[in-house]
Amino acid sequence: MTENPLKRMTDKPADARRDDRPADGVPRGPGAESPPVAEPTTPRPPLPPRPDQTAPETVSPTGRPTEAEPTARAQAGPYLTTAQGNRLYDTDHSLKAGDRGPVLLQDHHLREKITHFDHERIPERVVHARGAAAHGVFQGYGTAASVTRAAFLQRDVETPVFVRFSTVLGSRGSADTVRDTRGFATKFYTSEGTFDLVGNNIPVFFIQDAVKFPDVIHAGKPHPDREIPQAQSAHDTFWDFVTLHTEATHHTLWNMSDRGIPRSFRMMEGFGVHTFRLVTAEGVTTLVKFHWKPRLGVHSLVWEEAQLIGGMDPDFHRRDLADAIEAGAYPQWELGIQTFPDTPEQTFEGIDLLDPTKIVPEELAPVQPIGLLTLNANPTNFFAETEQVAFHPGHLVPGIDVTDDPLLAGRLFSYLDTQISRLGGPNFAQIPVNRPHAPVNDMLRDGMHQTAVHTGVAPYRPNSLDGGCPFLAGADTHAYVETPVPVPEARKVRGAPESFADHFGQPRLFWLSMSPVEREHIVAAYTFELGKCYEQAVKERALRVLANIDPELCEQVAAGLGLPAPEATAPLFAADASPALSQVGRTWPLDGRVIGVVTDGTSDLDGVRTVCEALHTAGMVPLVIAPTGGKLDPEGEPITVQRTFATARSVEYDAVLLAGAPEPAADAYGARDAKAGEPGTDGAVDPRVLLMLNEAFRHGKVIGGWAGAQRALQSAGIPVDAPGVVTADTGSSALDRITRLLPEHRVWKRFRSRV
Ligand code: HDD
Repeated sequence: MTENPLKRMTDKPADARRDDRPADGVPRGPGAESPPVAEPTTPRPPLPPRPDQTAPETVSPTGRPTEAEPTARAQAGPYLTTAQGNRLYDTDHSLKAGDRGPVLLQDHHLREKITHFDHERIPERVVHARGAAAHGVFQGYGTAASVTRAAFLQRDVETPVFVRFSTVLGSRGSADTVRDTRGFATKFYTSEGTFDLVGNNIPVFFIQDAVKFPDVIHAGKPHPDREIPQAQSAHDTFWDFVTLHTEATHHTLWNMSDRGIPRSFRMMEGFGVHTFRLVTAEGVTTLVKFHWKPRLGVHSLVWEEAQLIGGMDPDFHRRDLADAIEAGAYPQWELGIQTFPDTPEQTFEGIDLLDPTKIVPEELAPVQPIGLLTLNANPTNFFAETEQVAFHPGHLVPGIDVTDDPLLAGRLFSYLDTQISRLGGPNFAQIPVNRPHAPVNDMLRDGMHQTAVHTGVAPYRPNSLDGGCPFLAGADTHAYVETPVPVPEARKVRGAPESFADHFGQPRLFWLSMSPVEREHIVAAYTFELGKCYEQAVKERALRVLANIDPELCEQVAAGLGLPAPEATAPLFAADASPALSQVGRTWPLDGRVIGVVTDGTSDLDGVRTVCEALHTAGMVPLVIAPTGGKLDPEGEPITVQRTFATARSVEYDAVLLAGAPEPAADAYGARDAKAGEPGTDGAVDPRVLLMLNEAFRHGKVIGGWAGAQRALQSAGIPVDAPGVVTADTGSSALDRITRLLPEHRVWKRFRSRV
């Protein structure tokens, strides 16, 4: 397993979880020579319910608790057992008629072990199959108290949460950094029942009506004949659909922007997408849109990085999240709301709030912070928690209600339905990660995988035999009461309102809000994706769509495809820019930024030590890179090499720092003899260092160095006075200079278009 480079950010002992195991990692039972260990692992249930809350199976209709403990069922006692608790003396050999004889059918352990293994997999999610998750806590600021009665949004209330991030199109084993929308689903285990906010990192959706969800997903998934390409939108069926179906234009444009390739889950915004309705105890309603704002800012990869990482480290985002949490660098987001008066029209400044392909610019309705999310614990078991967690936009709590957005209506059906086949029946709410932390006392009975032992004889209402239990609550005792909003008088139709018909106004708003470098990335993304299509008609249709967003965008993509640029078929919308949509031009904290410190046999190791220490102190992460592995200066104060020239690639870090030499060294970073590690004969800089520098330069990363680093920069053809390239006499001053450039995330000036 790759070492967690973030680990040294805290004083936590390395791999503290395993400290109680014997050195050889083999658990031994009583009577064996080594001291006994109680458990081979230390399973931890998903954040335990508060003392006044009980899990479903411990509550009977008459309220008598049982002693059931979930983990005791799976991993108790020191001995290996069968699923029935019979202790085993051998699990490596089948029962045979003699050493060389046939295996006997009566071997119940063999059959149980293989049968269970044969059924270890469950169907992956039909969308959002690849994901990573974490536990955390949400703290309400109380600022939403005037618009909602929801208990978890009141001042200083702390609520356990479980958050799962995902890609949409790829299978469970696909790469993290593909160009795609990211899911951002949060389960709040509130005192009034579970609330799920099942959002994305893009604030709009491809379709306005859920009935089209199978269409957009069939188009985006791999072609049904060869099942390629995996986890990509760069293929004919996707572009066929989104160009014939122009309400997808806005979401597609966001996908083609830098938002489609986030740098980290920790650096993504999240959006509830639909408009929701908040309700006070007095019944006053307000329409809102939910936003998650990352404390570390919104950052993205550049496309070439994303592609390289897909091969080098397909688990890049998953690893980044787990490493940060393990190191104590807990990611944080503020939850915010945009609020709108709940008028009969359900529009704001002419924008239809029921249309999920539209945003409301933050300049028109500022996002008001209402609470803080902190992710502070990794899951103990991926399958039990991340794979089995079941979200549902219909998991609502008093004070939060839905609107008549037709996309949301279909979702309210789909999520419950999908869990039944994915998790094998209707009792998935009893799986530990899905259990509410509020007391559960339902009248749902039996079914596949029922683990509750219900008591009582009357799971129906009204009853007298169970003493009339359980009782009904009212609004004053936290019942979920639907808001009695009037339903407009209407006739049944399969149709959409006229206000849903504009498909190009907001894409143009987005395009006009981008900085030049972001526009350059969008043009490159469209050119790449359409360039991967085989069908000429699809490419030409895509250009006709782009012409209706912006002629410059259309012309540049057309030029890249070698096709003529068509004229717009409708007058262009007179849209203003919304500066809040751009990722460029602001500065952000440096927590968790990774700095590659490149060294070799000639390096100033005191300078390297100073730089690494300073980086740790500033909450950043040094990655020491050297020609070979092991320790630098093993006789003195050793420095651990974390990457070698063979394993390092600049895509792993946010900046590169070339360690200088105490004396000018003619062979600094020179290619070495592979076996002896000695300098090569021609004195040329190692080509792997040159590749590292060239890639870092191309990807807009800060590059620094001290005392003698110029030799490598010159060999790489990088001007020492280029934007974002700094050299100094000492490690400290080089670090000081690169630290001043890092808050902007990238050296935007280095991109062709300039900012
Ligand atoms: Fe969905 C999963 C987000 C529209 C049907 N969706 C899923 C997940 C996220 C979203 C984040 C992964 C949850 C997890 O981590 O387990 N989906 C969205 C957003 C949408 C949206 C933000 C539009 C605003 N989804 C949508 C529609 C439908 C679905 C219109 C169907 C009519 N989504 C599903 C699903 C999934 C799902 C098939 C697959 C796995 C699951 O639900 O649990 O039911």
